[in-house]
Amino acid sequence: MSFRVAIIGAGPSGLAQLRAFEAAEKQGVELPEVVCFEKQADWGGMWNYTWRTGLDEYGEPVHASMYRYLWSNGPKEALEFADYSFEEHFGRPIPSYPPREVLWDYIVGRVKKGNLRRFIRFRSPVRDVAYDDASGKFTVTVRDLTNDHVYSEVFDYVVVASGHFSTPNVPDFPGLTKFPGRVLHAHDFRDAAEFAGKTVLCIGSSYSSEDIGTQCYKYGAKEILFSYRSKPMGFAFPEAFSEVPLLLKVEGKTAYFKDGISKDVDAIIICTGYQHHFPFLPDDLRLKTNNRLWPLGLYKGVVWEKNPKLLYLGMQDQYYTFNMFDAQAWFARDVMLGKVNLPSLEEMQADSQTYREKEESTISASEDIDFQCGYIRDLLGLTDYPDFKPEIMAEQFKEWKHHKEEDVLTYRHHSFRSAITRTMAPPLKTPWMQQLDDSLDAFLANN
Ligand code: FAD
Ligand code: NA7
Repeated sequence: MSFRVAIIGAGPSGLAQLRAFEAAEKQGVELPEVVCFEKQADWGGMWNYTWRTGLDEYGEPVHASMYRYLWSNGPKEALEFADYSFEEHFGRPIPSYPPREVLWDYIVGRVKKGNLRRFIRFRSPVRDVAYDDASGKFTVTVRDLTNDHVYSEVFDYVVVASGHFSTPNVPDFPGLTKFPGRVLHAHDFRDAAEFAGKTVLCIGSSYSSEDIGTQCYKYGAKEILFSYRSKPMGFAFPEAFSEVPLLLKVEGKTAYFKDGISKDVDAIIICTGYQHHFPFLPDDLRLKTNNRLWPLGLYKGVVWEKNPKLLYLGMQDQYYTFNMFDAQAWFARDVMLGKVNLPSLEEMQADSQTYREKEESTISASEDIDFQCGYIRDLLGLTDYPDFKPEIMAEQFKEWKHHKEEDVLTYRHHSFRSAITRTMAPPLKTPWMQQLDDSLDAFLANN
């Protein structure tokens, strides 16, 4: 087949794209020439941990936002690949909430099996993507970090799988410049043990805030304050935790909040989310959105409506992750292979608008989960990715939410049944708060 595909990123989304092509090849489909450009030295995207923050050894922004001791913040059964179960990978059932390294091992196990590494050029950040109307092709410019060389190649399709939880959104607050303790964004957070004995203020009321706050507590922080802008998380936190309104200013060590409360704090961790940031894309190809379940401009959440040779994976806010990326990648593959007849621009935009209106009409987390489930169900009807029963996972997400509301320090003790193998996960052997070694070896030995 005489066309070329560039995939930007070898995280779960980019690897899903490689796996989708591999599945087609096994069915006898002749593949295009596929090149996956990855700026890190290894695959797995966000799940590939590094101690580095800021810039890496080549002066490139560090992609990783994950930190030591990070455990899955949702049940693994809800992210399981339809075509590669946890049981197949580990050879036995494991608990529902594994630490990061275990999930990294699972993600890369699938692509190792298919020998997909040969498609990837590591240490190769994409610098620029330009589309030429006359030829109908993209020129992709890449920096080869190892050889300190910049080069360009021409492609027929580009798949953007570069993630969107890497470029921090960092608001300012009066007084931070003179605050005597550590101030950092969640993106630069690495080791909770650093905050032992301290009173830590986490700004934000979503996943990062809750998880970083509880990690700090687990590794010895004295007290955790969560400062919310819109609404508190409302979970049943232990006594050492409190939720306070938005930070107004800091004077010395004293933090002042919107309702007149003030409190002395030792460290401030700004957990205010991330920006969709694509410095390699020009305006007319660039997705501009905040973190939400239905960004506009992408037909079926994947195809850049204004130029369907450009595809995006994993750009939505996420309940579902790995298996949703797979369903998207299978759809993207079929678009590229010409198996999908895309409707007109107006029809694609109308379809997206219908999704957007549905997204805007949801009023609870439960409805948001059902919304994303419905989207995946739609995608599954358009591809031959195995039906992984997203409806079962939707119910698991709702239970997970409920468990967190009950107790944010013990929700990881619950077990779920795999929708893929129907096996029930064993419980964690010791409480999560007591499992301080988050390595793969320790997890498998202790559980
Ligand atoms: P990423 O994993 O971010 O991968 C993108 C890849 O693109 C990276 O390898 C990056 O190096 C590469 N890249 C970026 N720019 C370029 C470029 N210009 N050129 C070449 N390569 C480039 N999800 C869960 O399911 N469960 C969890 O418990 C969970 N916890 C999370 C905790 C944190 C702190 C964060 C930040 C995210 C968490 N997530 C979790 C969500 C997580 O982002 C997804 O699971 C998943 O990693 C997204 O995959 P992706 O491939 O779309 O993006
Ligand atoms: P999210 O889920 O996008 O949440 C961002 C949070 O930050 C949210 O509570 C926002 O409040 C808050 N925010 C954003 N801007 C501000 C300002 N200016 N001031 C105060 N608060 C603000 O990002 P997360 O990092 O928590 O999670 C992203 C991923 O990382 C996720 O997949 C996790 O698994 C890990 P709002 O509610 O909008 O008022």
